[in-house]
Amino acid sequence: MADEITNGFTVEDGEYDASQIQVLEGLEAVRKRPGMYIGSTSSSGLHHLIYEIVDNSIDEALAGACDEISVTIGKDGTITVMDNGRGIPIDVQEQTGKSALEVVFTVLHAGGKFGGGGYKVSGGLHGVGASVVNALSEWLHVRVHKNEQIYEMKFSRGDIVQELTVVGKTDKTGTEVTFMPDHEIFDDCNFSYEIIHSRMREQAFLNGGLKITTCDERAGCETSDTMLYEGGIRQFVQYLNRNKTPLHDNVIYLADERNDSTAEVAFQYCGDVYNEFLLSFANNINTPDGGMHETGFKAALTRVINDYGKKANMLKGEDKLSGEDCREGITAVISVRLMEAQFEGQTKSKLGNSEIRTFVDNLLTEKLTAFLEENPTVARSMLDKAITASRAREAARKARENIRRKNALEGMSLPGKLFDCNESDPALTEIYIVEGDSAGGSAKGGRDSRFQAILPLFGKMLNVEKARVDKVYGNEKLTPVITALGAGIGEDFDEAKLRYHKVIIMSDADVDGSHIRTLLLTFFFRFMRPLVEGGYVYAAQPPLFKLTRGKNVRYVLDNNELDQAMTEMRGEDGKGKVDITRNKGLGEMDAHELWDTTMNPETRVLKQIKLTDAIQADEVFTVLMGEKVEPRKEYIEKNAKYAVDLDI
Ligand code: TSJ
Repeated sequence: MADEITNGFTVEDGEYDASQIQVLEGLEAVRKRPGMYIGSTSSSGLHHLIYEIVDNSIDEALAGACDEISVTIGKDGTITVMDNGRGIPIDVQEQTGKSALEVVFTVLHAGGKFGGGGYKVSGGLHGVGASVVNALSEWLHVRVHKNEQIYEMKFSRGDIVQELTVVGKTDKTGTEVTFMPDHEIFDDCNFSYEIIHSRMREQAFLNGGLKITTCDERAGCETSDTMLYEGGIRQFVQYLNRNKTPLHDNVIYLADERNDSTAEVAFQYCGDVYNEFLLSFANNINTPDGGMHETGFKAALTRVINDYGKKANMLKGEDKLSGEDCREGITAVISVRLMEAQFEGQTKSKLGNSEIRTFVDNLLTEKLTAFLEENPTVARSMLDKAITASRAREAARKARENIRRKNALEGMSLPGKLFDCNESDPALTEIYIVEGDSAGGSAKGGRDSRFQAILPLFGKMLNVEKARVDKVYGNEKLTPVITALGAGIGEDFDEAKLRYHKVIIMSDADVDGSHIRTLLLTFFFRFMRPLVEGGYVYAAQPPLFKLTRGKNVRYVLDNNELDQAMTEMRGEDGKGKVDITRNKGLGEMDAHELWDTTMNPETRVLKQIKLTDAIQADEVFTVLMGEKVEPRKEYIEKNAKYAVDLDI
């Protein structure tokens, strides 16, 4: 008789025992629906494989049993992760008749279920375990140094190829895993050293004292980096502020532990910065949507600063600094560790454990209060900064009120320069923000006015990176953008009021065009973040070249396509004479050309602006738009080829 197994397998009685069925079911399921386990089969899923393996070594470090980890991209494109921990246990367990090592690699969710020292994680894609990596690898080899022996076991697509074997002697302990990702599963098996390196740097900061080495052995890309930060998240903040001007010399660091949890915060204010930069982690996992640890931090910071201001007579009676005032110019890293972390929200990137809020709140209330008492100079500069921020915000509020009143009087007037479209459903409409008069003219002539609006901009944009909020409200260059989009800015921003669901920046493919685009993106990033996060922002891609052969005209987007297009146009004899002209600017195209190449949804290429990595975006903006000149020069020299193709 055959037993029905949930996912459609039938198994003859007695042929398999229960654990074998579980293995089959488990790893088969992973190969069938890899996205369920690692998020996607694109680059992000591919790199997720590494983090799954490395997490095990970091758990070993957290247990105090390991202080070195290395991650190597091999010549053949494989990944090797190595640590100097105790080595995965190889003795046979009684219940299963298998080694712990075999269970780790063949049973789904085995990670964290045996041994101790690790922090259990629930929800999200984190900690799905080494068996998932095994199932999604063409092959995977593991070597354990333990008991003076080297043990080895080999797998292919999750199946055992070589049982646990002693292959040599050793005087060390540790674990080494090498895997080749499965080309049948992943769209592209090319690992990015940059992605691995920056992730491992983050982990090295979060686990102070742990030495992490990354290495690329692929031909032509040979490189390696060793990261060891005794200062932990303190050094993380220093690193994040390296291109900024700190308000006080030392990073403020506070830490505590309670029951089974630990909390650490490190922060430093910068005088030349007007936004806040908060990075938070739970069990070494980034929580970009914040959660209870961030809520506790923000609430306590505001309260402690206000209390100090009152005591020091820097704030009069009714004066109160808002949370935003107290965080202007701050760079902060919050890191908590807890048992049974709950990750919430659609992307599982928000910490839900409410006991952590009071824990972090208490930590700041006690220790920051004491710190401010003991360091009055630092305390005063912090208070001064927050008070200035508060005054600017008050000025901004008045400016905003003025705009509102004016709008009410004039009946919610749209900017005079806006050429609006007829359609009123935002989901169907787009707005082109265009630089300059002539380009605006062609765009107006070329557009499909049923659903495309045009907003021409004139003259130099305000660089919001160097300005406070009060300068932004009422700025004559920005106001038309704000009113045309209709959704407000800053705290007021309301996605639901957005008048167009595609906001397309159309600027020339030269340095000036790129500058305008960067200024607008900086503004959106700092003052309309949900607009960027919601994927509403695009960059139009006007063609760089125009090819003509007799009456035939063809536009080419960039250098990469040029040769191919030339060959095709010359025709079969290869003799046709083709003229190439380089497009000098949007203004040089007539309305028809602009429609055909850049605005017609059927033929145009739009680049959606994505917010990939908060650290990287903050870096790009502070470096490109901030005060310090040296890092900007360095950045542009180093990234010359990206400077015209900025993609945050
Ligand atoms: F899981 C894995 F295979 F992906 C993996 C695990 C990969 C790598 C690169 C390292 C590890 C790993 C596991 N490093 N260190 C450990 N440690 C243990 O598994 C271990 C060792 C001893 C004891 C003990 O109680 O004696 C407990 C544990 C969990």
